[in-house]
Amino acid sequence: MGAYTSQKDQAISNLIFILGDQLSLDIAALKKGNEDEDIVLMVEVVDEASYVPHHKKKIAFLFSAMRHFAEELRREGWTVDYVSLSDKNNSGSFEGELKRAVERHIPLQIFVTEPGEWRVLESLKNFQTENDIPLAILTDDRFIATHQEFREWAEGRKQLRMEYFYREMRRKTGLLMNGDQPEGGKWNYDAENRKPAKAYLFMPQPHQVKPDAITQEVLDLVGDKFSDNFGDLTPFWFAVTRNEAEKALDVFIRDALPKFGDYQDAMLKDEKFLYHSILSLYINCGLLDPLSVCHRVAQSYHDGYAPLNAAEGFIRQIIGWREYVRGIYWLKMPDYVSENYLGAKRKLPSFYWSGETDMACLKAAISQTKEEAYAHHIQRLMVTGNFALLAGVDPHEVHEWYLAVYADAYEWVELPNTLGMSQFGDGGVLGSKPYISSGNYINKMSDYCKGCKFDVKKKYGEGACPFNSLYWDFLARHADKFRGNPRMGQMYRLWDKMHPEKQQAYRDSAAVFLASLD
Ligand code: FAD
Ligand code: DLZ
Ligand code: SF4
Repeated sequence: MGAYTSQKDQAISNLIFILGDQLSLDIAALKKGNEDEDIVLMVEVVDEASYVPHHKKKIAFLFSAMRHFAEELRREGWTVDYVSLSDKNNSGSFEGELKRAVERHIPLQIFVTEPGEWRVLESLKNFQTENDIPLAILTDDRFIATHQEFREWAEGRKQLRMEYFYREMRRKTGLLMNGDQPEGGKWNYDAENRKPAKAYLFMPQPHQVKPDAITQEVLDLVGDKFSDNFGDLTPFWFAVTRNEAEKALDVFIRDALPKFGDYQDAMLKDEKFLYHSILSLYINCGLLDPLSVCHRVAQSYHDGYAPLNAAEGFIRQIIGWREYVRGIYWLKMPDYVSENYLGAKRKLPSFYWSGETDMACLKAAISQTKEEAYAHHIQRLMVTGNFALLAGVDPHEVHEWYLAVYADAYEWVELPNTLGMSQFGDGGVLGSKPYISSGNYINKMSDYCKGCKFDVKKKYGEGACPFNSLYWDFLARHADKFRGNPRMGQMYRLWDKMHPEKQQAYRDSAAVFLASLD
């Protein structure tokens, strides 16, 4: 620090530190700066690339998007100090790179937009206390609700429920509102969004981009340094610039949005994307602005192109769920990450990494995750998530898997979705009941069961779909926790009416299957 203290009288510029998921020209820290004087710092560091074993495509996507963003900033007139992973002096951490940058530039102060993850916020606070250069952490105004607003909304409520928070966000943004009334008279059209898909429907494809020289260089780097990580590196087709991400939004609105609502819960073996947007990776890293995306979707409805159930369903995912899970994350961290309400202890089965299982639904969801670093919501929730919950897998292991394997995964959004929504590890803070199902639901919403070694109609015993026995075994195992839940009463009434021999057959079948996992 001596060097800094002795030279700071001469300093004229500020350092603007931009993290890998803050790739927006409107990011708060940039708005504090001035391109004629200030210096933007961006760093590729091994700490971020390895705090979980990220999918190769996720690392390549982020590094390439960061490098393209640095170019965009330079074109806008900014001076960018970009430290690449292969820089021989790279310290490997945000704190280390901040210190080195301070020595290089002797700035007056540092501006950074608040990070999305608790872990990174702690390290920035640590930097603040250990260094005498001022570091200002600014509110991330890409989100609609501030932490304070969410806290005030949550305070004093016995139960937090997304639906009520979502209505506040509709009022705040004015999206799909007629004065203070929701467009069409209803807030939520979810009941119309549960059609199973048919393979002969016209299937839109997401916008795909050919890797340019920058992306190719990153692909070589990732192929070299992260060759043992999970997932296929190529073919790589993600957009890595704002322009291309905007094109991906255009293509979604044109081809998929009109049916987004109808087929939101559907799954097909040979269709990885269906009518989903594949925009979460762009929104989460800053290439697309969430509110602008919602305005585009609302406009498509107002133009008479997309039906209301599609536009409302999509907007609810972003200003409802996305904002709500972020609110829960910052309300409940740091303890949230270690919650385990159901005391689940099983290790994550190794097929989550290999895809090698006879269960066709899991094989499909995991194989496409390996190929694309993407699976849609119902695959995450009702296939891989449902299985892990029913099988009693440690929610922390499940959390680390989801954080690693999806290109859109950052802890603030992934953890509440996994630990809260999917694994009920928070005991019902995020949702009122666990998302569990037997094979019947998967069979209704997908074509997976047709090609499966297991028989979805068979309830227990050899060759029966494992979801069937695991489902009843889960309910029986956790009766003390769920019997009194009004939304689960019907299932317990069915269980109670079941002949004890049948109950035992379910439980034996589940035990045999679970032992085979070990
Ligand atoms: P679409 O189906 O097209 O939805 C539109 C947009 O809505 C998405 O792009 C996304 O921005 C937003 N959205 C939808 N559902 C959610 C949700 N539940 N929470 C937050 N935003 C939502 N989403 C992530 O962005 N990152 C994650 O790490 C992540 N982990 C998840 C883990 C589990 C266990 C589950 C059940 C869900 C997770 N989700 C996560 C939410 C959701 O599955 C993804 O946002 C969605 O599948 C992304 O694909 P898409 O862009 O095609 O979404
Ligand atoms: C996910 C990720 C990866 C793989 N690498 C980097 C990196 O090298 N540099 C960087 O600034 N950000 C990276 N990120 C995203 C960060 O992990 C993310 O900004 C923090 O988790 C805060 O949300
Ligand atoms: Fe999955 Fe069971 Fe259907 Fe096989 S039969 S695909 S395991 S739900």
